[in-house]
Amino acid sequence: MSNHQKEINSFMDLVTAKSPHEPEFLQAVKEVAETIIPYMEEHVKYKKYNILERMCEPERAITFRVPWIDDKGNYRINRGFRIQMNSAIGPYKGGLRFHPSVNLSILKFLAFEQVFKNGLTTLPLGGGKGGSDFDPKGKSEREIMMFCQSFMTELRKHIGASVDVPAGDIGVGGKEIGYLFGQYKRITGEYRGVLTGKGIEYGGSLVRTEATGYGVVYFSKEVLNRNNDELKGKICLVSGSGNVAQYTVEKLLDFDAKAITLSDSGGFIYDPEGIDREKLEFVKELKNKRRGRMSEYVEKYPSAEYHAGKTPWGVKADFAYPCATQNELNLEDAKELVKNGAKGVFEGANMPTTPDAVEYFREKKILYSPGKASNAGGVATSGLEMAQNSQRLHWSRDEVDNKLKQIMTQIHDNCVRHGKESDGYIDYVKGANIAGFVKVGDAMLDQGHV
Ligand code: NDP
Ligand code: 2IT
Repeated sequence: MSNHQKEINSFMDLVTAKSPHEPEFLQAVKEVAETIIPYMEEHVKYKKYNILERMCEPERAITFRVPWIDDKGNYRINRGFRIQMNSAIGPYKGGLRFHPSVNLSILKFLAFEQVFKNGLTTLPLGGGKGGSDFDPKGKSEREIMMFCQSFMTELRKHIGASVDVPAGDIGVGGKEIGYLFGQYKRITGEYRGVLTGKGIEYGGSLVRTEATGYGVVYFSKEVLNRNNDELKGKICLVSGSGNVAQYTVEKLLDFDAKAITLSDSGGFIYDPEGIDREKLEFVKELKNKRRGRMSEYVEKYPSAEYHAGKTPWGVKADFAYPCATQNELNLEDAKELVKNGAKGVFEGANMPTTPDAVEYFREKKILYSPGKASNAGGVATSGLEMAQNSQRLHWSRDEVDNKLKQIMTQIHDNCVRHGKESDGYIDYVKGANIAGFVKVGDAMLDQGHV
């Protein structure tokens, strides 16, 4: 066993001993440790001041009770969280997730990833994440509003425009952000940019809604440019059917690529003719307004197929864009993708690919970008929303979109700088980890042991 491997193992033993029941958090930390521990051998200041271990301990992890009453009059309780992971380069920043699977492990993994991602954006954003095990599925509008109000009644004690600025994630979109913002304003009496992803009429930024999906496609375009390839005419698999998936498909259409799949937790649809703009509008209406299921797609478009309980990775395509959730693409899927000739995998979701599948892509020299790099356009545009709120100004669509493009190019170039292997292959995992680590680590070194 190499010395690096021994060090990685003993580091992971230490982190595991402190958080033994947090598999997703340990998964995210291990992936970072595997690239950062070797890097620290040659950059000893980070090792000397124990930067990596310090980054694994949240500055603060808050859990709280969220009481609400459902439409039948039942007294209900959910658990609320906010993980304030790292504030070295800016106020804590990261989304809120409402999903029944939410627990400390999942939010710590997301907050940990967020620190590196936000470090890549070029903007002054620390890392955080929060949410609740509340399940929005099947809830009435009144129940969702009441839950959001109750959630914010406690959360507002811990956030602020220069303290911690939450946004959306799974189960939290524009509607929920509106309810959360309304309650914050009501309790504090202050009109502040304390959340991002707000409606355009009340301080939201143009392009924030689209930014994560658009950014993923901009990032993949940079990767392909570097490899003398392009999106035009390419067949793409997209998973998920929420915010990130929808705007990934939209931007793929802008670049004349063809998305042929979408999914939700029930299964996936395969539309060999491609998901065109009209079909995409149907999906937006279905998922955002009616809170419907993807199985309804095939009722409307019978030439498509619905595969219940399955993910799309067995379908032949050029590129894959996983945009649903963590660990949705495993080793078996990776082998299937490669066997079918896929050349690139660009993550829209956070940590959608299991570690053995990532390893397989690297072995096969597949173009692969981790979410913390390719999905950073969402939080970057949140950073632009914060800038506009501080200025009390509103930028045009083109201005925001151009800045988003520039940021994705900068993130890409930064990953290339730190991720280039001796044979020319770009290890984007290594590149993203080192670039994010150096940015945050240097700020931590300057600020002392706090
Ligand atoms: P949405 O809630 O808008 O959509 C989530 C989609 O993923 C839905 O189609 C949902 O299906 C599906 N999904 C969720 N959980 C599971 C599961 N356990 N198994 C299978 N499918 C699932 O969320 P977003 O589009 O905002 O988020 C998608 C991913 O992108 C997440 O990993 C998130 O962390 C990440 N992300 C989001 C950003 C943003 O700005 N919103 C920014 C960067 C990353 P169903 O409807 O059945 O639940
Ligand atoms: O995972 C993410 O980067 C997000 N959910 C967006 C966070 C944000 O603050 O915009």
